[in-house]
Amino acid sequence: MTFLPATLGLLLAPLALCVRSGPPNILLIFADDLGYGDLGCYGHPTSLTPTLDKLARGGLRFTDFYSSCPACSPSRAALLTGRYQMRSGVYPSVFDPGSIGGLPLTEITIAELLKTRGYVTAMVGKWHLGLGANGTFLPIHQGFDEFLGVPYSHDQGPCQNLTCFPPDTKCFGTCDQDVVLLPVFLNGEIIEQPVDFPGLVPRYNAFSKNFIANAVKQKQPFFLYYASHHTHYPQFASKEYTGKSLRGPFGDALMEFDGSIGGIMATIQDLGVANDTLVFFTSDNGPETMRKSRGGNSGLLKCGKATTYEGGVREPAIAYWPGRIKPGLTHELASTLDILPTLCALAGVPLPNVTLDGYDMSEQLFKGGKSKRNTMFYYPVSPDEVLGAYAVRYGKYKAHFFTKGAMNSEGPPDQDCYRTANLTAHDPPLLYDLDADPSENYNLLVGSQRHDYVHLLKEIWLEKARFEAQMDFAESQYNKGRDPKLEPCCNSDCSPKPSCCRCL
Ligand code: CSN
Ligand code: MG
Repeated sequence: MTFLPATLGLLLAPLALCVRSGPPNILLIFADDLGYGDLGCYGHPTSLTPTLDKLARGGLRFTDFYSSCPACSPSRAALLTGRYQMRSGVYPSVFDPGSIGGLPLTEITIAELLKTRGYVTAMVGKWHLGLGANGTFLPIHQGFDEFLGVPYSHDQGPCQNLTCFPPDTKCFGTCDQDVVLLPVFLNGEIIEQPVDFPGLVPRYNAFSKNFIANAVKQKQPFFLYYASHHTHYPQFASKEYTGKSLRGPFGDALMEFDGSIGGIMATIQDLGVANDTLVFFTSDNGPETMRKSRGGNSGLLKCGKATTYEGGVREPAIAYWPGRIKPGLTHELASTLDILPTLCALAGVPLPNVTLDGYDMSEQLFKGGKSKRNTMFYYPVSPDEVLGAYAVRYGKYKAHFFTKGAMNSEGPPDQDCYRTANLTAHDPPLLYDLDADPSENYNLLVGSQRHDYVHLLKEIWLEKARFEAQMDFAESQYNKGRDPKLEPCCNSDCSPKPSCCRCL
């Protein structure tokens, strides 16, 4: 009869495993205006990013990872919904402090999906998906239990002489005038206006650690979405990091961001949940090279923010999960659009009953397999239903049907990046082999070799037509306009606005 307990044990072993391994914790980190060439692990010679470099060494580093848009609000909408920004109406441009619209509440976010599986959820940092009347569009109404952060870009308010250390010194950079000072929100309330820039990231660190510790104590899986204001203009840092990098204010900001992630990783480690936590890092769009040497760097990619060249949308990306993700490098195609389906698969959440634009990356992450994604459609900041995608990635190839420069990308000598490079249609498209020519320098459709690509071009046309036929544009949320009365103010009845919106 000795075999009985053994059999029982064998039968129960998988059960025990199942009970122990619930859905993983998820730490999703989103940088702001960080370029392909800005991290140490992506080849920047002087950036100091020890934490991200370590995550890259111990995790999977992507070479071909794309954001859905070369600007902020649209790319954030796509990240959180797994849908192109046109479907949710988060276009053109980015939300203002007084914007009437926002990410529609009918959209289903990652946070809402994970909540159905018992996750506790929090967002820290830059939201930029609208406020609306009475904070209708804030994260707490989009699936996040808690929110600490600034609800839009930190140059969208009079930030001059607030961004450097020590306080009240004269510092570099000008920001938007005639709007309210930048607020810090805790859930639905303003707790500080103006934001104390040098104190902001330390505040985020404390909040993040507290949130994670509480979740672990309550034995609930957590989802923390950390959307940093770093490394967007104007760059700032706390006392601890000011003047510490080799790269000036941008380097200090990046270093503080890296240190902040390091602190959160240490918390995860100390609480013993590192093996149960997936960390995913990427950025919303490419660098704002108009800031020249004070801004980010797209490395060997062409142009940057607000363009559909590679520098606008191809981003550093790292997936880290000790014991589950084998350290390495992947050249497979992937996108911010793929994060929602992947997290749903991991958490055992059925996909929402809406049109999604992403693919589950599980094979790629956990089995070293192929990506289900073979295409990427590049839409500009101001997409147009008639023009459609400006460019299409198809395997290793990229075809540009329209190109356009942008103010945000002025800086490098390449004149294609500048505003003066007006919208130009290309028929036939400009065709590049991005494996051989990641900088988009050498159009394949020149000379006699152009005849070799007839079949490929036909396939790309077909993919483009098929994709655009099912791409429905929702009503633009941005075009609902703005109302200064909607700008967040800590003294609701004060006057004169906006200058009276100041609380200590
Ligand atoms: S963004 O940067 O929010 O990171 O895309 O801070 O497009 O008008 C973009 N814009 C302010 C910004 C304005 C920003 C715009
Ligand atoms: Mg941005």
